[in-house]
Amino acid sequence: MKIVVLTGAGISAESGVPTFRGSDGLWEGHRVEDVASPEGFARDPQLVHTFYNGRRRKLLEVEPNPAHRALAKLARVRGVDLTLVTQNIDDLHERAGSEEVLHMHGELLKARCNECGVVIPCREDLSRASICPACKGIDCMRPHVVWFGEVPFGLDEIAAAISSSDRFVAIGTSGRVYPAASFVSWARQAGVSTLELNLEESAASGVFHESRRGRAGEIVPLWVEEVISSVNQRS
Ligand code: BJW
Repeated sequence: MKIVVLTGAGISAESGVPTFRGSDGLWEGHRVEDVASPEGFARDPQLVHTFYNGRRRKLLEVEPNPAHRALAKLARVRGVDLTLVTQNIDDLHERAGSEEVLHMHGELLKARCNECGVVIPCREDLSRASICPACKGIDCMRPHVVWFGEVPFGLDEIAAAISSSDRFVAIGTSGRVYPAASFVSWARQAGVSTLELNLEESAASGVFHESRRGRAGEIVPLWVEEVISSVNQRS
């Protein structure tokens, strides 16, 4: 069975990583356009560095939860071909044991040089004084993440995986950010069965064949067990 899973901030919420869209419209006290756009970075690079430095430090203190672990288990099930796509920039899927994760919005534990394009591991704070280890430029390093107006990573691979899959499952995502919010429509156009797992109704709930409500840490392991028994019954 070919399954494409798309995860969003909701899957990491129970690990203590805040989701994005708070009721106040702010993101950890900031306007999204100030901290997650190339224009915001050009206007005030140090504000953006400080914002991501804080999130990077917090990420190093949290742990994966049962939802991350259940997806890692699913990838190892014989008869399941899983493509795991995440919008999250944390590394909790990897730490739970998932070996292949497509980070369409980049990775917080990587940095990129705006001058030469090199991508490097990054567990330390970045600042305007950071030096590119490849081209030795100064004031050119940025978080390796996809901001508004930038093109997400791996879209061709994702589109191919969705169109050839049997099932598309979105977990803990608000369905408000494109192109990820369109994946369910791409799946439906390809005749793929679609399922949403979310704490609350999302902007895209109406497009899915089925929506289940609950905390990811509870409903994802249940769904994974369901898939395992259905695969076992077939074999
Ligand atoms: C739980 C739970 C629990 C909570 N259990 N569930 C007008 C119309 C259409 C599109 C556009 C438009 N104007 C501009 C655009 C495009 C723009 C866009 O979508 N804007 C919208 C705001 C309208 N998109 C872009 O610019 C993208 N690029 C692009 O379009 O390029 C053009 C192009 C595309 C394709 C081909 C060629 C060209 C880039 C988008 C980049 C998004 N970047 C961010 C920041 C990444 C770095 C970082 O993290 O700092 O990505 S923004 C932020 O939102 C982050 C997330 O990955 C993303 C999605 O958020 P997510 O995961 O859905 O989180 P939340 O908080 O919104 O929702 C949490 C959900 O969890 C909720 O539903 C809860 O109920 C649930 N939940 N606890 C289960 N315990």
